[in-house]
Amino acid sequence: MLNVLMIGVGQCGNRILDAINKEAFGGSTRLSKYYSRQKFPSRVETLAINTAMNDLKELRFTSANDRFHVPNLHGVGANRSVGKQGFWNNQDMIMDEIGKRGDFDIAFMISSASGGTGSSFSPLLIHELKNQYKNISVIGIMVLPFREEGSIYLQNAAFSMRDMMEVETDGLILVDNQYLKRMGGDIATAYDKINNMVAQRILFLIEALDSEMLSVTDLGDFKTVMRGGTGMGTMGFYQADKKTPSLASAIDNSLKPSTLLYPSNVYEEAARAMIIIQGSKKYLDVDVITTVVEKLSSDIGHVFKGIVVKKGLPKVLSVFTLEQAPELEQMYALAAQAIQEEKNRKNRAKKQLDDAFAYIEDLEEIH
Ligand SMILES: Nc1nc2c(ncn2[C@@H]2O[C@H](COP(=O)(O)OP(=O)(O)OP(=O)(O)O)[C@@H](O)[C@H]2O)c(=O)[nH]1
Ligand SMILES: [Mg+2]
Repeated sequence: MLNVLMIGVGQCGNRILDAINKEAFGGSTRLSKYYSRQKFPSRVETLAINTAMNDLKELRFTSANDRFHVPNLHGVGANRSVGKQGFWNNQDMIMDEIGKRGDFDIAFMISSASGGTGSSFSPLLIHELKNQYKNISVIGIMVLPFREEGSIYLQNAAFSMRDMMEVETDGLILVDNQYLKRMGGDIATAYDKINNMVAQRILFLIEALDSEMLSVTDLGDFKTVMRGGTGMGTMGFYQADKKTPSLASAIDNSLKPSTLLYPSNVYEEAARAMIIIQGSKKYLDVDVITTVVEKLSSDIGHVFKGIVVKKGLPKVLSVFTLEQAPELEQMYALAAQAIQEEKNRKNRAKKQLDDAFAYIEDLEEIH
């Protein structure tokens, strides 16, 4: 049995965690949590952490015990320095809250890369988890901003991603709001859809890593995949429908850009991959799987395959790390530009004040 910890930090991380709790307990109301058991073989503990009480109150499927408010703060207003200080000031309390939940094999740290709380807490929390739990693997799940959300979000994303790589995570899974906004609808609907997609994939992954498989992939294989290339990657997912229950096309589809959480051409950019296939026995033709996976292996470094027999049409999850990430480089170029513009704005504002104050430089107040 795997012991899994999922931490969602900041508003985005909290909401994705809430979507995970909803999916894990299969409920459509908050009460479902109390009436149904987790559908998963692993022991999954969840914890939502935030500096803003209001963000925590908004959660619907995460129990009160699994919500932790960092005292004396009301959000950090996208300021990562304030966020880091907030973490350090409350570090012992936060680590105690995690410590109560026992020992873990793997932790997922979920947050946006661009806000203040999640993006500053995540790298520091990962560092602490690695210190305190000797054998734990920690995977970051980072949500990249819409590129037009503003200069502060862009610069936060650039610096927080670098922090995440520097604290030696066991890998980063990227979710790109900008790329996924084609899911459509208003912003709240888009967030919900994106959050549900992430929840479904993460739970599928955990379930598969802890299942009796026809062909085995386990935590060790997953870690090897996540160590490939840049150590950053993403996931694809495809569920066959009754009209086309073909396994080969389901696998192909799980690798198509349209089903990924971050833009990539898997065949050219991936470093390592893992394909997990689930479905009724009648759909799971091992020869078909082997052919498709061999083709994929010839294009990218190494591909692990897992097959889980479970009633239903084929579902396929692809997890891969990237050797090349042109979209990421572009985001950094945008961030650099945004930081420069922010600097210019600051300088202009300062000059404006200096010019104004110059008028009274040699004068005194007269009462
Ligand atoms: N996919 C998705 N993105 C979200 C969601 N909520 C916020 N975001 C994105 O997250 C970024 C803002 O980060 P938040 O998580 O709100 O910030 P925070 O960590 O709470 O930090 P502060 O509010 O500054 O204390 C923006 O890029 C939003 O587009 C959500 O529910 N789903
Ligand atoms: Mg917030």
